[in-house]
Amino acid sequence: MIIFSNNNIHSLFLILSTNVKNNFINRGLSSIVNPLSTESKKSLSPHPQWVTGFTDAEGSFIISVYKRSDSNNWQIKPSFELGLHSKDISILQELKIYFGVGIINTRIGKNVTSFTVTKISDLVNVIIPHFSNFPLQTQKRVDFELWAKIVESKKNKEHLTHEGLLKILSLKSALNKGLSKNTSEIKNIEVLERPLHLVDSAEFNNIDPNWISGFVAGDGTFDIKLTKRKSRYQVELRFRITQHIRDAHILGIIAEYLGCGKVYIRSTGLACDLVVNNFPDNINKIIPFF
Ligand SMILES: [Ca+2]
Repeated sequence: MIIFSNNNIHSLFLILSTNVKNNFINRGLSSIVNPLSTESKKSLSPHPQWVTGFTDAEGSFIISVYKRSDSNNWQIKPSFELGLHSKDISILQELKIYFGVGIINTRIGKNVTSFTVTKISDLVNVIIPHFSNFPLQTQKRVDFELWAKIVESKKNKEHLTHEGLLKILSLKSALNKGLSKNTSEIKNIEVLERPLHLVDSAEFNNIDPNWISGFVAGDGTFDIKLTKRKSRYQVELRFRITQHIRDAHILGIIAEYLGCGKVYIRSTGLACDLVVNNFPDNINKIIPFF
């Protein structure tokens, strides 16, 4: 444990509080040409792997199923969504520019701002190609794959036949939280077990630092534990990423890549944390990386 004077504490806070932002600007943004854009962009754009890493942390692949009040037909509404605290709206604006589609909405009364893509042609021509070219690394990849099949079915208007609707609902049963209550009146839906994304170790060995950077921008936390000792403070720096237990493996890969930290399984067995609380590791490895 290292003891710091009051002035040094202030500079450390400054470094850490601007960390996620720096992360986006220094490493996440590069002058590469956006592969999804038809015109080459000279402006700074997030690295595609950063976009995938950030989505692994914060993105959702959603399928809403509902019956329209004016007809008996079931509607399928797929969407891709990233919701953040409103103070991080600039990240969503960059992502909107990156993809060149979607809308940004702030929910009145809530500090949540979302970037949402719902247009089928945008999902088919922009969102699906991005995540096919720069695949998700967490178990969210399973959600993306099921979701993409449903988007294709909707594009082909399969949901208009009873058979097609059953196929879509069957895929949805394995997605995120599964089937919603409002479809319980539809009989004979084949409920699928959620498949596991099998980790390809070769792929993990080549993990892109831009992916890690994007993932940490979404799900990483940097905090400082201060204990007052007379006129001085004792400081503990901590870098942490928390995930569902099914993604413990990726945390191990990140620890290996960064060359520090340990993965702990929580006592509930449902979640796990990658923690770096060793001071030299934070100073020599974590802060320089981000
Ligand atoms: Ca997350």
